[in-house]
Amino acid sequence: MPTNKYAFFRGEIRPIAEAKISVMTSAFNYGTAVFEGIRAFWNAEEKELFVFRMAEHYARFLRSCRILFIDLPYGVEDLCAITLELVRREGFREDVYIRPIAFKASEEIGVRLHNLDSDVTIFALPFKAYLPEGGIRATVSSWRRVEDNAIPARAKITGAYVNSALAKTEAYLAGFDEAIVLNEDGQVAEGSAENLFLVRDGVLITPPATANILEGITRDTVITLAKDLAIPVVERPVDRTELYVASEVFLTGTAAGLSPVVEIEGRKVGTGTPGPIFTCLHELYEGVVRGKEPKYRAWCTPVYSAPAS
Ligand code: PY5
Repeated sequence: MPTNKYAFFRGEIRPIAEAKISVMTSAFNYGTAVFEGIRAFWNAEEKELFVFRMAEHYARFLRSCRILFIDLPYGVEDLCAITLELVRREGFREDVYIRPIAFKASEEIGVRLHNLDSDVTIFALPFKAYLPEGGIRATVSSWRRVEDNAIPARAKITGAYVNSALAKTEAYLAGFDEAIVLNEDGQVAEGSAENLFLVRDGVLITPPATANILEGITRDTVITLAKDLAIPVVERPVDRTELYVASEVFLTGTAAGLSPVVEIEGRKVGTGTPGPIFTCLHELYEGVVRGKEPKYRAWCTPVYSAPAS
């Protein structure tokens, strides 16, 4: 059972039991909501919880809102302040996952985006690993990624996650840990809830923003870290069979972190163990998110103490 006590709901931080919506809510009927996944990481030495790239997450949240005509009376700074207050009230001293959702709140029949009330809720709960650690086995899904002209993948739309859920459960039922989803062009888009990177000839490659992917913040973090480490990075379309010949493949996401893929459809990736570029980026990432790397400290917002000026 989750141990979180509060949610931001209808403009206030309230007991979680009061944060309830009606079955008639438009977003519940039609999937007309957008969400974020944000993490906060506990640093035991500093006894501090750091929210990772919170402003970037809320900027994407508001971009998703824009696509669905969801008007909120809050900007990025307001949402960050509400989130810090919520997490502070919970008093967490462990890794945390924060889930904001903006939704079409009107209770009426009628599928549309216009002339409906919007609302926003935020809750946070303790969080551990999303994918098995040490290396995952993946399969290429028979489901295709949602198209930009059907349901835009760059907006984190709740209804679009039916696509992710179909792919994930198909993979699970076939005995795999995760699905790799191709787009309608037959090229690699991403995992069910993660972006994808591969390594060929020492070059880090990831599908471009136009491949029907979510423009992931962990993806951006990995690209930044790789460039700073002088690892060449290329954003370009990726063929399915490149997955079979890559020396390394890994997935990135807020929930998943950096997760190595060691087997794809019965073929070992490289040697079948996490590769050197993954390992190097992963070690750095784990320090960065906990505020242990001064160079990237600006990405980490402390929850309990005021940020150093
Ligand atoms: N692609 C999809 C389809 C995603 O859902 C996610 C994040 C990503 C990529 C990675 O994006 P980011 O690095 O910005 O997190 N998925 C959510 C997450 O919190 C939902 C997981 C249940 O990781």
